[in-house]
This record gives sequence, structure tokens and C-alpha cells, in this order.
Amino acid sequence: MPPATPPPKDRLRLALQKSGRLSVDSLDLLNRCGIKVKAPKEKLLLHAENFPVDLLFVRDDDIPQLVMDGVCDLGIVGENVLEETALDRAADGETNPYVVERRLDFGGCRLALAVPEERPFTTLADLAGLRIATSYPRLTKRFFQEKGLKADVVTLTGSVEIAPRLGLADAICDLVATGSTLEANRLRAVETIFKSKATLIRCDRDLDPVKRHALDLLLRRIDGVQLAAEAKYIMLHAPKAALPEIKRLLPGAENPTLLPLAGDDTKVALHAVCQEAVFWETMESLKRAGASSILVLPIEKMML
Ligand code: PRT
Ligand code: ZN
Repeated sequence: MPPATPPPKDRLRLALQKSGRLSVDSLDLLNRCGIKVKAPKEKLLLHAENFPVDLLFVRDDDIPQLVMDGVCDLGIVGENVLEETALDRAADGETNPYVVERRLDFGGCRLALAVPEERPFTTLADLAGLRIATSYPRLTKRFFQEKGLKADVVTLTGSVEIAPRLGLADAICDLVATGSTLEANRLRAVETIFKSKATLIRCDRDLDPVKRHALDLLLRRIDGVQLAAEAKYIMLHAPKAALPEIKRLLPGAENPTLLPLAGDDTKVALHAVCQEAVFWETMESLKRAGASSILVLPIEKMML
């Protein structure tokens, strides 16, 4: 753990995972927000060159604590780690002074109960009284309590998926993304107990006005990046008579721009920003409705 020195008054301090599943995406998000940092890996603390933010690189498990204790103003961490820490602190009689500023578009996974493939399972009651290995004992116990079931929860810090084979547990409660780890260990997920994404959290204390201003700017940029991630700019030619149907087919598009087409007054050019993904199926439907010359372009940044 780094020393508990408070962040400076004029620069935000943001805790990021040093090395792991969230590191690349966290830095990529900052990069897309126009925040430049050099040589992120070697140092514990880095100053962004063109934005009043310092980055502190730590283990993900330390991030909620660093933010809640005010050592960092901000942190990017999985909701699974955040919630487990919050439950842990509450059990110790501590408060949880944090605010979720943004749910981010990466780090998606679920915390799921899984049993060996050969173990019969029909309802959750089949797990009552079993030994369940997990790195998330608080979330797991809370789930069983809410269901009114008893479970013997065994805390492991890693390699949870091999616990049943080693005879350490009858079932596990672990993070699942693609499901291939469960499959490789001949386990099957039977219940999702928590869905998680990476999240940007802030220490729930008053920020100095200079830092508040920097945070507002950062949040606006994050919103711009996240909005643009799914959004597409679509251009097409459409017969005027088909416009109502074509507009209906455009996913999440408001007020398209219509432009005359030189030499053909039965048709117009339509330009629109679609807030949702544009799939091949949508393009095929547009074509069937009479659209032609359909172009779908990515959008890099967006500000509404
Ligand atoms: O060293 P440090 O403590 O910082 O990192 P860590 O090893 O504790 O965490 P890391 O880097 O593995 O994960 C960081 C965060 O990424 C997690 O807290 C989640 O919020 C998120 N995340 C997203 C995942 C996964 N997907 C994931 N698949 N975290 C872990 N896994 C593991 C899971 O534990 C299992 O072993 O991947 C395996 C399952 O993956 P699939 O794709 O085979 O289902
Ligand atoms: Zn960790």
C-alpha cells in the first residue's frame, strides 16, 4: 500500500489497477479522453502532461479503500471488488464514503455459483450446507442469507476453480466472463449472484473548486467517449416516399438531416447519428425499404 498522503489541492489523484484485466482499458479510456501519460508501467505515481490529474498504480483490491480513505480522489475498479470491500468495511463498523461517478464500458463479468458438471442441480436449495470456495465471501454470504439458505463459505484468494477437484469445496462462487475457465475445469454455472463492470468512483468529500472543475471536464469527456463508442454516423440515399419507414428503422436516431440530391428530386440524402449499434440486419432492412448507397461511419467523440 502506498503512504496515506492526501492528494494535492490542485490536481486530481486517480487510482488505477497497475497490472491486470482493467489496466489497459483504464489507460485507453484516459487516452481517448485526451489525457496523456508517459511510460505508465514503471512508476507508482505519474503526472498527466496535459490535464490536472495524477495516476496512482496499485492492486485493484486497494482501490476502494484508497478512495474511501481520501488518499485518492478517484479510482477505477470493478463493482465486484467495490461491493465486497464496502460489505467488509460495513461489517467492521466503518462507513463507505464513496460516490459512483460513472459505470464504464469495460471489465464486464459476473460472479456466479458453479458446481462440478456431474453434480445434480435443480434449485438453489441443492447448494444448502455445501462448502463453497470463493474470493468474494461477503457477496456470497449475503446472497445465501437473502435466499434464506445456509452455506459454508471458504475464502480462497486465487485458483478458486480448482477447489472442487482438490476436495477443498463442493462448489465455487467465482467471476465468469467467457465461461471457458469453468468449462476447462469441468464446472457449470448455475446462478449469477452479482453482475459487474468497471466503475469510476470518487471519494465522497467536498472537492476543492479547482479539482471539481477538472472532474467535471473529465466526466464530460468520459461521457463523450462512451456515447461515441456505440454511436454511428449513417448516410444513405432514400426515395422521399420511403422516408417514414427508413426513419423508423434507424436505431436511436433523432432528427436526421435531409439534403437534396442533384439531378433526382424523387430522392434525398439522409444523414443521421444513430445512438445504438447499427447491425447488418438493420442495413438489410434499410435496403429493402428502398435505401441505397448506405454508409455507416464510426464516431470518435461526441458532445450533446
Ligand atoms: O493484481 P491485482 O490484484 O490488481 O489483480 P487481480 O488478479 O485481483 O484481478 P484481475 O486483473 O484478474 O481482474 C480485475 C477485475 O477485472 C476484476 O475484479 C473484475 O472486475 C474484472 N474482470 C472481468 C475479471 C474477469 N473479467 C475475469 N474473467 N476478473 C477476473 N476474471 C477471471 C476469473 O476470476 C476466472 O479465473 O477470469 C477467469 C474467468 O474468465 P473466463 O473468461 O474464462 O470466464
Ligand atoms: Zn486483485
